[in-house]
Amino acid sequence: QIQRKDVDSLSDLELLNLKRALRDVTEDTTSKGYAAIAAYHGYPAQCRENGQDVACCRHGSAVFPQWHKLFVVQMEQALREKGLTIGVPYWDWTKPITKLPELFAERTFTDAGEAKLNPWHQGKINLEPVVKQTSRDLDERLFEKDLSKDTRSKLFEQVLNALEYPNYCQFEVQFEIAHNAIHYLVGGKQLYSMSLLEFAAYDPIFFSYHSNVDRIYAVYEALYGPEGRAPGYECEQNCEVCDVKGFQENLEPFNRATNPFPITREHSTALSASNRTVFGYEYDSLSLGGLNVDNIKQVLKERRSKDRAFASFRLYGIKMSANIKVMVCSPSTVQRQGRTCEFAGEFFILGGSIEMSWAFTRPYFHEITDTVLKMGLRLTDNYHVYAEVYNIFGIRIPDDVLPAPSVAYRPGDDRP
Ligand code: CUO
Repeated sequence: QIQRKDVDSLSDLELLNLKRALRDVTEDTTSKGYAAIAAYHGYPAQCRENGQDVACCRHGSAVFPQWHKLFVVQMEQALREKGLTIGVPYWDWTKPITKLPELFAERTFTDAGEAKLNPWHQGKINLEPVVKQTSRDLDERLFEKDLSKDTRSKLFEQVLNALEYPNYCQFEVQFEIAHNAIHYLVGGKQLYSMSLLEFAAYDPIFFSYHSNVDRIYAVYEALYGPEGRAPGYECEQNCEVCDVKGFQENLEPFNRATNPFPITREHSTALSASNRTVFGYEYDSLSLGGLNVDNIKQVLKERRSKDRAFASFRLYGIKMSANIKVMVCSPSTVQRQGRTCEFAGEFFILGGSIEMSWAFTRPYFHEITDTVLKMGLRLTDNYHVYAEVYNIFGIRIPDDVLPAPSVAYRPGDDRP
């Protein structure tokens, strides 16, 4: 087993090893090279749907965690063949972030006394008619802390908002939405960036970021064991089926003969890829936002014990990335006295023009409790919610691109 370590904890030797290995992968023009691997996720489209060419990556789907697990393993295999001795390090964005880790932020590095371009800083897209370098446009919200919750960042709150569901199908929806935030906030207004599904994987930060996404999924498994297992496992009670069939089908293009790495080719169903032990990596730690699995369990229990309110969304693909701002509005009787609507947080969708069509089978729950209480309302009052939708340039688009959200009140759960 190789170790996937925290990108902030690497030694100088490990950093050099990572930079050299990635440089060699980017220079490799075969199916084991960067360009061929990045293309699995987005541009150029390699899958078919209803007679159209679409990107193969799976979003808005119960197999999202497994498709992306295979994808990080794919890059890890390529890096290992070029001499990497550790796994793809994870960027733990559940800790409060003040800047990008050094591995991604530095433009150059010194190799045997010579200054070289740092391959983790910027990627290339070299596929006519798109010949571009990737770029980033870091959004301030990446660095934001929710001061009302001690040192927990909003990003970590979103992750907790996923981990609280033992039910895999619900967890997956919340988890995927929590993950979308980093795409939007790292890529910002740039097109050839993490912001869009087509080009996200051409920025090498993608793989460290998704290494951490996979680690969060490992925390979910550590929290719930068999109770929270993905569909397709044998399951005795409280099991809901969200996509048993999808778990048995091949995740393209990993199953294809053109995939040069047997390990991902042979485990290319989501069911088979759910077993992380077959891929030869392990995480050095399962702590998130500074909390270990037992601490997280305790925090989740406290969250569940409180009465809460949520805005409930039915989400589907809109062929673009978007920022959704949730607004809570006082009941009309109160509005007459001069009270109106308040911002109650936001979430993100990752998409692009060549995405496969998708629709979540369950609602996405966005918590609005604090805002409702701050407005002087009771959670059971007759307030309502609506959503404002913005594209990656921060321009508002018609709200009806998505179905209107509704209010879901959830009483506290005092079970042990
Ligand atoms: Cu496909 Cu983060 O989900 O990229």
